[in-house]
Amino acid sequence: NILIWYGVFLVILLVFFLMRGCSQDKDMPVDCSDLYNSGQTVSGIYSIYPAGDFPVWVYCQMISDGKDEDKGGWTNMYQLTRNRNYKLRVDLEDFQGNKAFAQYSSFSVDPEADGYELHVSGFTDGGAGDSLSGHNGYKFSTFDKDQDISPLNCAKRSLGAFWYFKCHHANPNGWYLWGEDATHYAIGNVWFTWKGYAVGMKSISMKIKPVS
Ligand SMILES: [Ca+2]
Repeated sequence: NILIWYGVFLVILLVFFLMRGCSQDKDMPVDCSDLYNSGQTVSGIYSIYPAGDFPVWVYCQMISDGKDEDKGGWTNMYQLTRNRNYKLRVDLEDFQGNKAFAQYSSFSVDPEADGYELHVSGFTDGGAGDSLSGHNGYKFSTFDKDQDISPLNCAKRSLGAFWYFKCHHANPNGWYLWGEDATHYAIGNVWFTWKGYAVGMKSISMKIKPVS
C-alpha cells in the first residue's frame, strides 16, 4: 500500500513539474506583452505565437516612459504599417460554414497623436461586400476614448472598439452574438454588407501583408 501511495505521489509531482514547465515556456510568447515581461525592452520586429504553433512577425512597442509600466509590450499597428505599403484581407465565416472575404489594396493606420486614423482603399469583393471603406478617414474609438463623429459614444453604443463614424458598417470587436440575434441593434460582431446588422460572425480575421 505504501508503494502505491508513493507511486501516486510521484505521478502528481511529475504532472506538477510538467505544467510548471509549460507555463514558463518563454520561447513561445503569445503576444508582445509576454516578450516584454520576459525582459525584451527594445522595440522592434519579434515573432509571437498567438495560435500556439507557428510564428507571426509583429512590431512590438517595448518602450516604457518609466512612469507607466503599462506603456511597454504593445503590438503597435501604426509602427507596423508606417514604413511599408500593406494590403488588407478580411476573412469572414458564419455559423452555417459559409465563407467570404473583402480585400483592400492599401491599408495603414496613423500614429496615436492622430487618433490611429484609418486609411483603407482599393476594395476587391470576395463575396462579403465592402463594409470597411465607409470607415476610411476615421479615428479609432474605445469605451473610454470617443473619437467618432456621433453625438453618442459609438463604442458604448455598439459594444466594441473600432474606427467608428456614426457608427459602423462593420463591428469586428463587438459582442459575440453566436449567430443571428436581433435583440439589440448593431451591437454584434457583424459585417453589414454580407449579413446585415443582426447576424454575428463565427469568425472575423483581419490580416495585412506587404504589397509586393
Ligand atoms: Ca461620439
